[in-house]
Amino acid sequence: MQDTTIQTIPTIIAGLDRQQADFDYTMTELGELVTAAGMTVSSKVTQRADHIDAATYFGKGKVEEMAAQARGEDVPIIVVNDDLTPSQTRNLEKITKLSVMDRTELILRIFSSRARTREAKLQVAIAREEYALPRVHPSANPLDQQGGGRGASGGATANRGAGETQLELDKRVIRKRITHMRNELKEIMRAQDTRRDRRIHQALPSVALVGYTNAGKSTTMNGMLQQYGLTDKQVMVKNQLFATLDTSVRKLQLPNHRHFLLSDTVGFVSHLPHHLVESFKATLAEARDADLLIQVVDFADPHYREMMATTEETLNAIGVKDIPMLTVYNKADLRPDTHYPDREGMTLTLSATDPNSIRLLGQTLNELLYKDYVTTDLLVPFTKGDVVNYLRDNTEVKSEHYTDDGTAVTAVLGPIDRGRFAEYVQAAVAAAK
Ligand SMILES: Nc1nc2c(ncn2[C@@H]2O[C@H](COP(=O)(O)OP(=O)(O)OP(=O)(O)O)[C@@H](O)[C@H]2O)c(=O)[nH]1
Ligand SMILES: [Mg+2]
Repeated sequence: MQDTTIQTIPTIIAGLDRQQADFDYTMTELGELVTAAGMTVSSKVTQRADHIDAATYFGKGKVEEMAAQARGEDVPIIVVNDDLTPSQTRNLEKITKLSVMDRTELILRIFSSRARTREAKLQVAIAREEYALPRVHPSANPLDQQGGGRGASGGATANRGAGETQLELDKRVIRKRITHMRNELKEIMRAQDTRRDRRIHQALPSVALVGYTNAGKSTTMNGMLQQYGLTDKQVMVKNQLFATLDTSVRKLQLPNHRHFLLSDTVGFVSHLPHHLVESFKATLAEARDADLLIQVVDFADPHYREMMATTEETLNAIGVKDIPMLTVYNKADLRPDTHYPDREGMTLTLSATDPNSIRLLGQTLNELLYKDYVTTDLLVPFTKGDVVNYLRDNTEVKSEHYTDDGTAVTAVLGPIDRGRFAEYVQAAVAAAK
């Protein structure tokens, strides 16, 4: 199987309408996923049914109809709006004589073609191998098709079907590859964890951008970097699904010297394949450890409510809970008669490309992240120059002067720093008496 995107191959997208509330939305989304994979939608086929046919997913008549339609439109691939069992895929391919791709395989292909870093590539490759494992089939190898009593060419397994032996061998090879890749990924993650630990140690508040793919998370990150960034390291923005697959973390500085970390990460889509969610859990660790989440919503998309529900579900699946969330209704510029930027409690309506909007977001973060911050006096011994440096770099220092006992600093501190520097706070209290 090639990993590259298939260029402009026409497809038929097909779905079983079992009266799911989100059926139309997932069909629209499937069409967009097909485009994101570099293919085109030639036509759409749906079947109303109460149940799934165990052997062929769709009813037999519908399968014949689809095959005929595909022949008529010269379409080589049918993309199904659901996960198929390995045997359903095989049966459908046999009857239609076409390639059949399920939703998971489609998403895996898009992720494969987008992955850039070693980490993302490994995560996608693991998910693909996991997906492939139950689908390895003796008939996939033409040499095995004779099957039956013929021994393997070496003759060592004369009593078993050559097909079966080859199948076990293939599966063992895949499992080995998965283990190998998991180990490599663990190594990479360990290095990142160390980096993250160091950041947590610095006690900087962290904020994670989350949300449906293409909502404008990376654009928001770039807007914030432009106004508050310490570097101009922008992230990639593209009008396509899953432009971002890797997590980027940047240190930002709000007015008053207040630093925090902002992370941008992979976007979500409905029914994100289980294997992908599993393997991307590590990438999404930034969201799990965040002090605050910013859910970016494409307010200009008529399906934005479903997209928000999808985001909530995915966050639950990766184990994110009890983290306060700011909801950002983005792309307000594309909605007629929408007043922006605007804030109501934990909800903002804005446009990530508009500087005034970004300023409102910055002010909101300043308030939310620093509400427990208080002006605190500290007395730091001269031997602890690193503490004074830390306070200068990471907090708002109101005043600083030397005394006989050390440096007297008045700074605005959060609960973590107050705990960390408790002895210097007490020293200041004692000195004042
Ligand atoms: N008009 C308008 N377009 C926007 C706005 N914000 C983002 N976009 C566009 O929306 C598209 C997607 O933006 P991204 O920032 O890449 O979205 P994302 O959420 O990071 O998407 P993924 O990384 O694919 O999950 C790009 O074409 C942006 O230029 C906005 O406020 N107004
Ligand atoms: Mg992005």
